[in-house]
Amino acid sequence: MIKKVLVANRGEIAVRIMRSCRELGILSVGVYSEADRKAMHVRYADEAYCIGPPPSRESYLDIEKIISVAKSSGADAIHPGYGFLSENAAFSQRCKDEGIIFIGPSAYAISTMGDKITARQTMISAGVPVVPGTTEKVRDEEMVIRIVEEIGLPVMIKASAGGGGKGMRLVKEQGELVTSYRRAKSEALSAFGDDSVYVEKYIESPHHIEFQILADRQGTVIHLFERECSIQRRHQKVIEETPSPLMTPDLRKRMGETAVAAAKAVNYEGAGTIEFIVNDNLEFYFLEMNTRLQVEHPVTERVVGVDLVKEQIRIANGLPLSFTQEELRQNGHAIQCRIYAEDPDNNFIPQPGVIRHITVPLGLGVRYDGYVYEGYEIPMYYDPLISKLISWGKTREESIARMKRALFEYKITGVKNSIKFLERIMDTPDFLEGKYNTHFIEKNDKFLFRPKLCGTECEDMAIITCFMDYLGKLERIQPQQYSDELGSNWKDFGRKRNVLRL
Ligand code: MV4
Repeated sequence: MIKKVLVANRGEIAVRIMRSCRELGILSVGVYSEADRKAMHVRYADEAYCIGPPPSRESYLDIEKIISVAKSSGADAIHPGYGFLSENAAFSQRCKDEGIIFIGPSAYAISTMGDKITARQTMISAGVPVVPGTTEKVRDEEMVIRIVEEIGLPVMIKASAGGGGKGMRLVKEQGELVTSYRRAKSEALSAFGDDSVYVEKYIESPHHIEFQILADRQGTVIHLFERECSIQRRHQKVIEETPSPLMTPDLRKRMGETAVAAAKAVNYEGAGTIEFIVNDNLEFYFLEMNTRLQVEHPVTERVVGVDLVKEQIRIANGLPLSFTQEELRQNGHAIQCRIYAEDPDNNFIPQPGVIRHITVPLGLGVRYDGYVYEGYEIPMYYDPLISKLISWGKTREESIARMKRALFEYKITGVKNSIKFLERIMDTPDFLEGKYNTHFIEKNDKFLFRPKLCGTECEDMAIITCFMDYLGKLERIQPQQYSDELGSNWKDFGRKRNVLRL
């Protein structure tokens, strides 16, 4: 049985994984780069080792260093988290060869799903619907023209080694087809060292809905229902929720069964996610499989009542899943907001820097997965995710109300962040009605990027005005007259903000 886990990651997910280890009585080993000496995962771990300079290539992605720390610390397993080495087939294989348990799928499953052309072929053989398009690598320009004659425009040309939106190209007109094909190939070669591309019919205004699955070594595969992930910006998810407002019981049943079939097709082991694209007619197609624990896993944990990291460790120990499909139910509604250190009003440029003050929201129905503290400096080398805020409610309405309440309580100073942007999403009619697809952010830019000067902005102005008034009063009185009664009256101004509207 696993007694000590090396967590080959940083940030909130490293802390998240170590928390489950602690509950299981398993020791955790942290690894960190020189930029992360003061990071929370280093403090939380039972022991921690520096593995190199700040750039990921020389630290969190350095397989040799991580294997060597695992051996010298006596860790019997490695959890890769998400990103970094989590979907690296060579790393999974290397752990196996070294006699270290990789808490994740086999190299075979990772590489089959990592190569999108092979994944499509495997899914077709398993009877999983894929987007109409090529079943093999596009060999030449003649072939790309022939395929488009068959399936019609518009199409997407995608890199086989890509994924998650990297190496994609939309073609709307015949005239741009060959140039787009050539560019897609050369971009794929420089980005991934592999110029294989495939073609899919373009699905207009799709929903992105994914299914969480768990598979044990005994061959049992179950799904833990869906997550709606259509609210994205440049292929970066912003909000995830479960259940999906689009879902019907019948669609859920069919997609769940399909997700299980997809995982079975690669003899999957561990936690994974099947991504689907769903059109307005509720037709669904396999997009890709993520062979790792995902950023948005907490919404599933909250609604289904399962600790996914504990199940991953159970499975890695060779134990069967601790529940059956029939025992699983969706209970209530959960929403996750990702809070980034970035400036939403300035093209979301990352904002590394020192957290000067932080007030974390808590209370009934709120989960907070974070890792920063006052005085901590968010490094510029990694993903600028500060935290994830998860709300739960009996209904979607209650879950939204809790999220709004939690975002209201959440205060961060020192670095610009996306809290206000998330609050604006929570007030957008399309979101409140649950009527949105992957175009949500562009479609609602008026709500999200051009806030009227009222509400919170006006409150800020009221604070400044009253503070100036207060300073003026201080100047006019004797020091011995200072008293609490002289307190700021900004909230009275805030209540009258309709008067202040510009
Ligand atoms: C598509 C598509 C439309 N048609 N494929 C983006 C991420 C990657 N996993 C695949 N993506 C898409 N593939 C076809 N054939 C539209 C997208 C897409 C998208 C998908 C999910 C969530 C957000 C998205 C935003 C833009 C485009």
